[in-house]
Amino acid sequence: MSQLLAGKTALILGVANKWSLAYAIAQAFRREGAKLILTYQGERLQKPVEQLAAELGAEKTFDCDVSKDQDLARLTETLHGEKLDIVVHSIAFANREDLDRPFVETSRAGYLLAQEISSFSLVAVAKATAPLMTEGGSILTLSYLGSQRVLTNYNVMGVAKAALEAAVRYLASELGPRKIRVNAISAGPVKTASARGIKDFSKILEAGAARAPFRRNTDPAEVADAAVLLASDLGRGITGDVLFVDAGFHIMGL
Ligand code: NAD
Ligand code: IMJ
Repeated sequence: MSQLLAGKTALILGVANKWSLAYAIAQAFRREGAKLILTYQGERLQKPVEQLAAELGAEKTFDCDVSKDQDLARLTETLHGEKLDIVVHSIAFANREDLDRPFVETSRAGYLLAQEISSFSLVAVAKATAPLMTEGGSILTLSYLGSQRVLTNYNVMGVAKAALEAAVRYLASELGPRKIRVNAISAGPVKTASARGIKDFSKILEAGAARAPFRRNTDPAEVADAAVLLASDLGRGITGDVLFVDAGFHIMGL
């Protein structure tokens, strides 16, 4: 079959290492013929991400910390004159303590930080990149079931993902007339840097594998292939949606 993303340029935010969901997505996009532009969070990640970018044959990498207005402005500047087709937002952060202690104890600062990095940043990135999507495009973000159900310890991140999914709908509504689609993929648990060290994470993986229709956990390559669908013209009828790629876990009751 011909390549699904031939002739398209994809900006991917959120590669930190080879376990990152954004890295699996970058690999799948490359396989499908997309031109890749990667951003990383701060100088600390410059060398490792440049290394991964070279392996992927990416065109460009640059620093973009979404908590910094000047970095967001640089998104538009750096990509000026480039026709952009796809943006992948694969970024989340909350203070460690807010994932460990009871949700009711969340501080104002911790709540706002989780919202800023994990939800508002999608709006900011959409604002900065939509003008470059001159022939329409597809914006994707990553969510988690904890936005819709209570999952132990997800806490302030669950509230941030609920806001993220609502932002997907408002952005889809406003950008639809410009032929820009906006969707989220709700991925099942995957052992990335953002999941390592989470209390009882291996128990969560075990419980998921025991109950999910597929009787196993989610493979990052499955998330990446769903991202290809939503980013490609095959996804042209889909916007404002949350697509679950979680081995079917979310449909189960008792
Ligand atoms: P990861 O740690 O590899 O990726 C998180 C990324 O966020 C990192 O690249 C990090 O540099 C970036 N980031 C954090 N703060 C930032 C900032 N201020 N500016 C720019 N970048 C910043 O982990 P991951 O699991 O690949 O997470 C990617 C996305 O997938 C997140 O939105 C996460 O919530 C979501 N997700 C993960 C899982 C899972 O089980 N791993 C499941 C569902 C959804
Ligand atoms: C995160 C916390 C609690 C339970 C969790 C997770 N489960 C899963 C995750 C069950 C799958 C991973 N996930 C979906 C995330 O969105 C993670 C976000 C995250 C992780 C960390 C760890 C390190 C840190 N801050 C973080 N902020 C956000 O300091």
